[in-house]
Amino acid sequence: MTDPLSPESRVWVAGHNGLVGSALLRRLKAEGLSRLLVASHAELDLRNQAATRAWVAANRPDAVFLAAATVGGIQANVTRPADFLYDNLMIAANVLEACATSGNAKVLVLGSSCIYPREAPQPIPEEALLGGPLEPTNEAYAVAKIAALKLAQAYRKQHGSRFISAMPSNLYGPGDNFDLATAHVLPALIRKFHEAGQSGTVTVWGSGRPKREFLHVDDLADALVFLMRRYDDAAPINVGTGEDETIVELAARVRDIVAPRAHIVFDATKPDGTPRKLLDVSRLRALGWKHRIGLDEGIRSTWEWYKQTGGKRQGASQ
Ligand code: GFB
Repeated sequence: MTDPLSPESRVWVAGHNGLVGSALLRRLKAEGLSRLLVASHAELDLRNQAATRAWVAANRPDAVFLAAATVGGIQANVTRPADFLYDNLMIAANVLEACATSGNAKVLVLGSSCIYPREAPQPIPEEALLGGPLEPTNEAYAVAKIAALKLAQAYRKQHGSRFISAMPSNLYGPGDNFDLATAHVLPALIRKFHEAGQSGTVTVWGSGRPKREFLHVDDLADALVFLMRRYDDAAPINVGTGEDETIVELAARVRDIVAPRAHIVFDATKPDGTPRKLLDVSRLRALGWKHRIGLDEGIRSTWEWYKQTGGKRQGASQ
């Protein structure tokens, strides 16, 4: 098999301004790849089929990382289910159809650990997909991501397309979204403790009992490059650390790093979401990949990025 990430490869990072896409760009540039293709949201709306087809036909990528998505934390998912379902369905359908009908790109589709049933066995093996009802707070997003991975499998089966899909656990890192209304828990807590300072109080949503697994986005980018080169199978593959902790433990961890004397209170009117979604990462481990960045180290560097940028990244969030 030829290397889809050779120095001559034209590599499209769809969603290059987002958390995952910007980490991928950093990683691919460090790899020495120079023929990187990007299009901002203003230049190309991936929800537009004709525009997406035309862009792919004109740019002819050899490898595609499909990291473009409408994403957000639990509150954004609850309040904007139509956006999360429609945008993500359209993005996946348009990019995969365009790549299947124009050229022979290898495409890596990004999903999420929330595609698995709410009551899935823990840790969650890839085979748990579609074994039961989804978690209601992120059902719309999950349905779109399940459709995307099924579409990748369908193109593979019907047309021999080299489409693969990876399911990461909760991500965080430099380039994260720190807007408290739409952020995921980790950047939200970093910001809240940063603003609370030494004597302030931080409000943590929900009961604090749910458990989450956190993967640094630079580790994810490393795993995605690994999979683009080494993985060519219809089955989705989980990407995580294999370790999780409660939101209570996470809040204490962020407090100890950012504002050790701050107080924590819980707001039980906010949703907990799924009780647990620890990924079974044995398939990826067996291929030879393991994460490198510890959670404390990752929180420190993400906090640094927040202090330097005020949480504002260049470009659009899609
Ligand atoms: O990260 P998060 O928003 O999303 O919330 P999910 C994780 C847990 O942290 C929930 C709690 O139990 C929240 O109630 N939490 C505590 C907070 N304090 C806060 C806070 O200040 N902000 C936020 N956001 N949460 C998302 C899905 O679920 O995970 C997406 O909705 C996606 O679709 C993503 O799959 C990875 O982990 O619950």
